Parts: sequence; structure tokens; C-alpha cells
Amino acid sequence: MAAEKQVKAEKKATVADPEAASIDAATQQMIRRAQELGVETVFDRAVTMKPCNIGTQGICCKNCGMGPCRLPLPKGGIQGEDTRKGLCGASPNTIAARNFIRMIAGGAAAHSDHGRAVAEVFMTAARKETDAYRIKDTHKLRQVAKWLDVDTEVEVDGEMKDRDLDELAVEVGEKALAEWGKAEGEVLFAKRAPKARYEIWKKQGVVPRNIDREIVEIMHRTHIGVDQDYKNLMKQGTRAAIGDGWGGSMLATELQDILFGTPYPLSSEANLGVMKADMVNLVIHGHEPVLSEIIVAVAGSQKWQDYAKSKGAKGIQLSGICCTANEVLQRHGVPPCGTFLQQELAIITGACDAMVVDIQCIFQNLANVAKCFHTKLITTHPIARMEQDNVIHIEFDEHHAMEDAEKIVKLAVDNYGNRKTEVMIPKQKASIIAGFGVESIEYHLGGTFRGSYYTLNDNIINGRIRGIGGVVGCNNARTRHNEGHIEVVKELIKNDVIVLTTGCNAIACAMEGLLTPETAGVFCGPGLAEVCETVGIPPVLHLGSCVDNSRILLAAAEVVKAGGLGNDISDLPAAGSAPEWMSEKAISIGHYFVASGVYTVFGVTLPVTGAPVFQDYLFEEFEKMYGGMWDLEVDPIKHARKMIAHIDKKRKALGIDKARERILVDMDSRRAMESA
Ligand code: SF4
Ligand code: MSK
Repeated sequence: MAAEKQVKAEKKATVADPEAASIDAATQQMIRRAQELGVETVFDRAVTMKPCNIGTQGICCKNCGMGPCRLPLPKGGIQGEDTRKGLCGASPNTIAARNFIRMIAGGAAAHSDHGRAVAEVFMTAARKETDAYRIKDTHKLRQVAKWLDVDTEVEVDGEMKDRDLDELAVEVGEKALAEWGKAEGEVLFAKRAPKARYEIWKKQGVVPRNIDREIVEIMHRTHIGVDQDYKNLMKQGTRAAIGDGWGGSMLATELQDILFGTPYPLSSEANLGVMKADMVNLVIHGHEPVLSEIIVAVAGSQKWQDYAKSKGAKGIQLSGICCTANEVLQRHGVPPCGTFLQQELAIITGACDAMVVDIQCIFQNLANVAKCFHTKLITTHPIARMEQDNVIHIEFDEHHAMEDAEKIVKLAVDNYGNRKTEVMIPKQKASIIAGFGVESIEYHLGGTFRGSYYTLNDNIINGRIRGIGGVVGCNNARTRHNEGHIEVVKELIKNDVIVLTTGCNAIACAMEGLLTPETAGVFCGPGLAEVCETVGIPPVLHLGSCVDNSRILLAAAEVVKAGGLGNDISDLPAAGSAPEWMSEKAISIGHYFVASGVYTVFGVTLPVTGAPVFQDYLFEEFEKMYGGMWDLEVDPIKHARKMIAHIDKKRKALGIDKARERILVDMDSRRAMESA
């Protein structure tokens, strides 16, 4: 018997099956290579370490030293009264709600602190304390100034004139920074939501006062013995999430656009195949673009390209991972080499001469993988360091941004000659069009003469476009890499739902080739295909990084403003999705989508299933208060169909459901749809 057990244990898998781990051939190839070289990756760890079943359901509390208190659901479900409680008496609803809003606090803090760092760099630039940054988008500076209650004009000799830009920028910077900690008032961008939405927030008492306060208050309320009513806890979670979406994240996006330029459509490529064997490969990873913007300028300069040539390389190839990748893709066309789950794999190519990281979504295991290769791993942020001794820390400071970026580029170039393992770069890469935003959607779907959202609205009303899907978020090693992302998006576009994407979903779609106008003819339903072909846009529009989910909110507000589709975001035929989420930021994003009136479906898991009453509150009761609500659907096709059903429900409520019935689908189109 003991021998049998031994054999079984030996047979137990300790490494991932590459095909089961990812749908992407490049990823599969690199997982295989890592296993041959004996280098462990997240995919293998996901096989050997299983998640805690109680934590997954949201019913483990460790908010005090008497716990952790674990409240598993009884076998056969709850019969009668739910008597589960922690040592202090906390109910499953209280525990799940506390855990949930602590995740919102974590996510909102990450986005908002990113925004604050950008605002600080913005101030440095506005005050001309650095040569590295200049304000690029003065038009947007003026637009944003108005939302921050900053006068853009001044009276001179009885006439109103535009204010001096330098003076305006300083005041915008000061007003923006105050949003994190002002003593009175409310987050100013909340008024950018449609009036009806703002009124709902007012009625519910959830307009954020300032960005930091709402996050701090979550930590207070969830301390042992404070707020013990799941509805009241969620009220605070809602206020903090709105402070993220319509506050910290939106400020990050807007100030980045003013400082680095508002994105405009451009072409690039995506996946590990963008790395080049005969060039210095510098991979940038994380979220904040303040350093990567300068690295792009330095690495592209003649001086450093020549330096790379002097070391035997053909030049410097930049590529990106996660949302730093999205930031530099959107503004400069720097190709993303992978999503969150591919970060270790970029090093496993043997061609990554340096990987420079800033904040968020960075695996500590990168340092262990880098040790097996020649790769220099460089941390740059004072709040994000690693304990391993092979990690180099070059602390970035906007006052000497150029010098910091040059040090990093030099390290990468000097390391080119040190490659010790055979280089193996997967050949897979896809062409893409990225760089969309609120402004470019307006331009493309409005045309030269009617730069507005009317054309988009017209096409929604006439049924060519059935609705809008905001599909965003991470990869999660507990599910097959990119499968959920791609199946959800393909099902949506096949059913004429145009997709707005950000984060790792955007990179996944890029790798799959869905970010090209040509995709429309292959994967889209006939209505959406017609629109995309007419205006020359992809059916999946890349709107940027995690903080750029605020662009989706603003695009939704513009659609409401253009008319014909109700008065509020909750009236729109639209739905949100994060098929492979994993981060606390995703929970914050999901919740500000919901609080903004969007039906939002998450895949993989949701830490609420162990507290059914609390789950019903999020999945059903929220709709009555906010018009938006949560849902969980693991199966990607059902996931997309739930979104489509919601879109159809909204079309019916608007009285535009008949329009779609008049769209005739011929047999060829149907066959193309079936085979897609
Ligand atoms: Fe247990 Fe209550 Fe302490 Fe949580 S706060 S760990 S439920 S005693
Ligand atoms: S990077 S938060 S894994 S989207 Fe923004 Fe991707 Fe999620 Fe990080």
C-alpha cells in the first residue's frame, strides 16, 4: 500500500502541460524550453500549489490575531439559518464584504498612487524643474483645466484672452494634486459622469470626498469591531472605487496624455516574436510611464543605437510587458512582447539583455529566472524593490530622468555580449493597430465633418453595432492563458458587439491578431464588419493600460451625451468583462464599472461565493441602486452570451431592439459567422 502511494506521488505532475497552460504557441514553446532547462515558471507553480478553497470563496478572515477564522460552507449548502461566525461573531457577509472592499482599497491605492506619482512629475515639468519632460498636449491641458475649476482665460483690457500656458499648467498641477487629500468638497471629475449618474451617487451618498480618504476609511472600517453591516461596508467600497475610476485613474490618464501626448492610432506588433536575436533586447515592465517614456527617447537616439552597434548588435529593440507596455505602445508603437503571464518567458528566450521594472504585476520570481540567464533585472522605484542579490536597483528620479535612463540603456547594451544560453525567440508575432482613445473614437466614428459620437450612436440605434463590450484585465495562472480573453472577445464581435479593451486583455487580443481592421471581415458579425470596413477600424479598440479604463468611462459618458441612447451609462447597451482577472486593481475596476451603471462579468472566480447573501447583494440588489451589477461566469462563451443578453435587455428598454431584426443576414455571412 505504501509502495503504491509512493508510485502515485512520483507520478503526480510537478510541471505544467504547456498545451493545457496556454493557447499561445509562443508561450507553449517557452514553457517547454524552461522545463528542459530546469527553470521553474508560474505555470509549474500553479500545478504544484493549489489555491485555498476557503479563501477563494471570500470567507477567511485574518483581520485580527484571534484568527484566521475560516467559515466554510456546510456540506449540502446552508439549510435554514446561516449560523457560521468568526470568534468575534463576524458573519460570512461581514467577512466577505470586508475582504472584498479591502481588495478595492488595494486596487484603488495602486491606481491612485500611480496617478499621484504622475501628478508630481507633472508639477516638476510645469515648474520647469526638469529638462526631461515638456507639456505635449496643450489642447488637453485646457480641457482638463476646466474640469479642475481652473480658469483658462484671463481678462486683459476688457477682453478675455487665453491664459499663459506655463501659469495654467502649474495651477492644473496644484489642483490635481489636491484631489488626493483636500479637506473639503468632492472629487471634481465625478461631475464628468452623466448628470443622471452623478445624481445617483449623490442619492446613495457615495460621491468621493478625496481619493486617499476613501481608501483609508476602508482600512478603518474593516478593522476588527468597526463596520459590521455588509451593505454599509459596500457603500464605502463603492465610494472608494468611484474615487479610483473617476479620480485617481482618470487623473493618471489625463495628466499622462497632457505630459506625454494623447495616443492616436498607430501600427505595431505583439508577442515574444518581436524580440530580436541580433539586437540588444531591453524589456520594460510594470505600469508607470514616467521612466519608460525617457527610456524610449534614449534608446531610440542615434548615440545609443551607435553604442549598441559598437558592441556588435544591430541596434536596440525595446519591447514591453503588462501596462508599461501598453503605455509606450499607445504613444510610440513600442511592441508588447507579452502579457502578465509571459514575463518570465521573455527572459527564457535567452535574448533579454535587461528587464527594467517599475511598479505592479512584477513577479518576484523574475529574479530567480534572471539568475539562470545573463539578464540584468533592474528595479527603479523606491516602493518596489526585490530582496534577491542579483537585482540591480537604479532609483529613478524625474529630476535626473535622462541620466537614469542612460544608465539603464547602457547596462542593457553592455550585457549584449554576455549571453550564455542559446537564444530561442519564438517566431510568433501579430500585426496590430493600437493607440485608440476617447478622441480618436470620436474622430474615426464621427468622420471629418462630424467629429462626434453621433455616428457610433447611429450605428448602435440602427443595429449594425449591437452594443459595446468593455473587456479588460489580467491573466490568471489558474486558468488557461489567454483562452478566456480570446473566446469572450471573439464571441462578442461575432455578435456585432464592438469591444473596447485595455490591460492584458488588450495584449492578448493583439497577440491573437484581433487588433486589425482586416479582422472584421473574418470574425465579426455582418453589421459590425460593415462599420469597421467602412471607417477602417478594428472591431477591438485598444484603449491603453489599467488606469486607462477611465477612457472607457469617458467614452461611455460621450455616448450618453451624443443622445438617443438614454440619459445615463446604465441605459446603454453595454457590458463589462474581465475573463482572466487576478489583481486587486481588477476588483476596483470591476466595482467602479458597476457603480457607473455597467453590468460586469468576471471569469475564473470571485471571492464572494462563500457568502450567498452578500453575493446576491452584489449580483442583484446593486442593479436596483446603481443600474449596474456583478456577475461571475467561468465558461467564456456563456460569459459573452450573458453580456449579450444584457445588451439586448438594454436595447429593448430603449425601444431599439426591432432595428436589429431588420438587419438581414445572408447565408454567406451566417456561414462565415458559424465557422469563425
Ligand atoms: Fe476572526 Fe473576527 Fe478576528 Fe476576523 S476579526 S480574525 S472573524 S475574530
Ligand atoms: S498589467 S493588473 S495583470 S491587466 Fe495592468 Fe495586466 Fe492585470 Fe497587471
